Amino acid sequence: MSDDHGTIESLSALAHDAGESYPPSPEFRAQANQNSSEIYLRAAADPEAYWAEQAQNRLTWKKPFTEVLDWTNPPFAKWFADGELNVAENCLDRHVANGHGDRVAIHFEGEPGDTRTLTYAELTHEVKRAANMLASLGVTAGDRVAIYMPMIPETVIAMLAVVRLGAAHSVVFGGFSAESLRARIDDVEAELVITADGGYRKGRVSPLKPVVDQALELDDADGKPGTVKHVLVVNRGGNEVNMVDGRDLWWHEEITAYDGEHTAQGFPAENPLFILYTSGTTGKPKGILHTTGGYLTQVTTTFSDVFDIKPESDVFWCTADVGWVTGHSYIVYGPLSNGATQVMYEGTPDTPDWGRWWQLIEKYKVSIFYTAPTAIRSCMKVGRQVPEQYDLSSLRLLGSVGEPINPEAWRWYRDVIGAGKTPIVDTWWQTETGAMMVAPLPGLTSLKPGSSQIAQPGISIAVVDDDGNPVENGQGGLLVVERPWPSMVRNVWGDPQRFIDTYWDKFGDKYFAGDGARLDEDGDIWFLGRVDDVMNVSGHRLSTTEIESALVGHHAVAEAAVVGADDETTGQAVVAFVILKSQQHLITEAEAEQELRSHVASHIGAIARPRNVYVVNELPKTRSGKIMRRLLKDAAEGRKIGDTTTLADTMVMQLISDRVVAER
Ligand code: 6R9
Repeated sequence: MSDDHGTIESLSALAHDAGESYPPSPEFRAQANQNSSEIYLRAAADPEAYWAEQAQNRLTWKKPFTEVLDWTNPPFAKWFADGELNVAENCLDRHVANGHGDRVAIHFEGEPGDTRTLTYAELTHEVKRAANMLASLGVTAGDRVAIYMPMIPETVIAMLAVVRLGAAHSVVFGGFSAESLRARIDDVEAELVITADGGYRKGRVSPLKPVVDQALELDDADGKPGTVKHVLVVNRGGNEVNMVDGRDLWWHEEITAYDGEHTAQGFPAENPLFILYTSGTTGKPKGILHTTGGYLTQVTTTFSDVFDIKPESDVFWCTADVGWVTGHSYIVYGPLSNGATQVMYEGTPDTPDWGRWWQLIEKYKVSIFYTAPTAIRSCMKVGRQVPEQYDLSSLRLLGSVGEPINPEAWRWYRDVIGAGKTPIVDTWWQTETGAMMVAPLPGLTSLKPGSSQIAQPGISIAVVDDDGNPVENGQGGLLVVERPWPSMVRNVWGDPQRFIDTYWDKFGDKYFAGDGARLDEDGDIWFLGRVDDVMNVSGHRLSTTEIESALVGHHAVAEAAVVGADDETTGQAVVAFVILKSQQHLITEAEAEQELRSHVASHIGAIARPRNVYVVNELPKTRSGKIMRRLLKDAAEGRKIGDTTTLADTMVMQLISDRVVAER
């Protein structure tokens, strides 16, 4: 980093009210799973001992481990390597054995309103049957199985049946195209694909099996023959599908041949658990490899401590799709390993109307709710009168993940959804980190809107300059993880060199996360967005996130995305794209644009004043809800728009670039 720390510092200080902080209430603190800050000190004094203790106390091992961390061949870490466990047994059988078989594991709600309840005993039974079915289809330890499914219980059953056999799954989000699916199937060399005919989305059936067919019909890449021998199809959407003789099988027909007797075998802790491809970046997606023992340890620990889960009384709901890492860690493995009860919802928040989520919270008495800032901002845009029609009094804790949450959205979330009193845990982590890394502990941390604040116990985080030297409080830099952690990415599937180049080349033995962050005067961590989203305007480093936050802080703005566009005089210039709240039709777009330029200038400083503000109707987002600033940058710089295939709605960019051209 150059000499521009002062700019980040002063901008950040202005972008939020440094004094605003929400300590845990005495009642919350008294009942919290973690309510003594001594845990941080103990974990910092000996992180390996801390994680070994979590692994021992929270998991059931078939063969106890004697080794904790093996870092003799960095960056390839091994955790608990001589131990053996079965992940499915940890998520299922042991809860039944402990007398919790009758506890609800999943309250499933389909988009059309159909429901299904699965207790731990029932889920265990279904997973055992499915494991027997998969075994007879030839799945054995070390194999990879591709899963391309809607959000239904069979998706969880399929994942757990695969890992019960010691095989690894590669879940591909149901919104991905045939080409993306095929590339992922080929990369993991899957012999079995588990899918459904279709699933419900926005009031209609969205086909899946036909996409699998298309994927398998595509030409073999590089003359390598396709690997798929069977496609197992769950009956969900009722849409017409073509079954290929000898290859395709209906799940509901096959499963009848199998009973629920299946003994879980132990597998080494470094056995692959899953491969998940990272989304939204340029180039070939990376297959992020996770293994079992360390991953399950950190996911189980963070789920319990950050969400303060009481498995006997809480009802948890994470709105992510199982196709993303958030779904893997905090729908499947974290909740089930802890024996928690959760809601699983198939559809979108606006079907049949924007009340759906709040109606489900009321219906199932959800107590802990985990969603993304982009969803919160969409709900803000629709207005508080919608959630206000529902009884949300069961909620006692809220979580956020996926991108920095701007203070405006944080306050709205707490006030409107959390009745002005629930703690909000803003959890920073990545597909690569496997589990939460930076997040408040709700019984201990005085919360600051917009900040993820503090590393989890046993996790060493630093903010460093370009040379890897830690920055002082009050300064910005790059986020690194200083020591190996249990749920860390083990490799990029089939490409160890890429693993090294992407994450370890920059700082040697420190993991480079690709995120910018700033430490405030208390040493709390504020994420500033991806480092590739950091702009340099007249030699000053500006964060897209901070300017977006300022824009969203304006009463007329619902959503904003900011990019740095090439500029002849200043190097880069700030270009903003904003969606106005629905009631704003009274002012003209030109008025709004003028007003917002001044608003940013007065809130952050003249240096941050956007060169252009474009009022648009939609922003380009990936299917996981991340704004694709790369495409906005193309539009802002008058270039041909780049690859839009990972966009949820590919028309959006056409409208935006027309809008920009019209003003040139
Ligand atoms: C879990 C997940 C990872 C990237 C990460 C960062 C951003 C996620 C965040 C956050 C600020 C948070 N990110 N959570 N930024 N505050 N609480 O989202 O994984 O899809 O791999 O994305 O998302 O930029 O580097 P993934």
